[in-house]
Amino acid sequence: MSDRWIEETFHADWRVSLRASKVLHEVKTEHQHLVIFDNPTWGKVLMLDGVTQLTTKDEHVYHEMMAHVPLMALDKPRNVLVVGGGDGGVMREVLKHSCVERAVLVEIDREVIDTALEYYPEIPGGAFDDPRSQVIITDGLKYMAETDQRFDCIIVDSSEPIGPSAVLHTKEFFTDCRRALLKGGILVTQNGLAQLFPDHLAGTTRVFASLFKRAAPYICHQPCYFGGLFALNLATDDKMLLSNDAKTLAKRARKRGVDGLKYWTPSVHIGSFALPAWLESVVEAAIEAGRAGDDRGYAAPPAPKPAKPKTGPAVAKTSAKARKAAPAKAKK
Ligand code: SPD
Repeated sequence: MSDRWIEETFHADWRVSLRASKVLHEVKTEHQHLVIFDNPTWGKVLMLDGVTQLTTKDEHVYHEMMAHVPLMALDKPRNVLVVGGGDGGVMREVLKHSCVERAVLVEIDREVIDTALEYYPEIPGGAFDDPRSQVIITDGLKYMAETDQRFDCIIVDSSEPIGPSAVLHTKEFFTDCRRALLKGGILVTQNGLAQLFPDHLAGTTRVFASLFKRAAPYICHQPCYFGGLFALNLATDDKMLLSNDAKTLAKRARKRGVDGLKYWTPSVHIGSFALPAWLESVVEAAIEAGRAGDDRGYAAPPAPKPAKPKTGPAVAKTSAKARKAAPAKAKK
């Protein structure tokens, strides 16, 4: 058993370390520090810039809730955009919906895709080979500013509002997302640990409430996001999309061939919008402020320096291995 412990360095006042029984890959990509390692309890773990992004033990929670809550809320989503999410987990869930005709993934860091395919191919599954999928390697902010494509659903599977992902939590970016939505479409973003970072949730909610008729944060619990309830946030101009009953949601799942899920159910879907009192207050105040014109997004405090490994192999300066690996399919 290796003695190397890899620390999450995102939180200013507390840190969580995971044992790396084996470091599978570690590299400073063009955009971020990326490490993939085995942990006897969590399975394979991906950390980017010192923040746990997924473990094979519990990734289904986040990926199912990011994909199925917006998609099941829509009557017949055909065109879906995923911004970020290079590990392929959200794409895997999106493509379970037989009504989806096209799923575009825009990822800034090709190495996240290449290393997913090499080290944990079970997470993307066949998503990148699905004829409905398209991968575009570019900056999500730039893509959203320039695209003339329109989508029924946009899912922002970013990392935290630090480093390359910070721009994916701004009003500028969400405004461009709104422009790229078809009428009555849905925008969903990850919104961090609700109890520890209520300002993050409040900032996004203010922006959503200033841009859309409905801002609706919802919650899930993914244990590897250490710190309690994890918030996702949904915005739409069609207020009715959130009043589907369990029967309708179950019927949609059956009709689209979505089965074998481990977290999402019609009841979990509906219940995920029920917020504890303290969180409801944060959200209500943010919605009121957003409606009144306070559209301040979240400004993260200066990021701590990325973790330096205490032991173990030095971080490679370049990632020759990933570049040699078969490149991710990038269709135009
Ligand atoms: N606190 C970590 C939040 C990470 C959100 N993105 C996860 C990427 C998994 N597809």
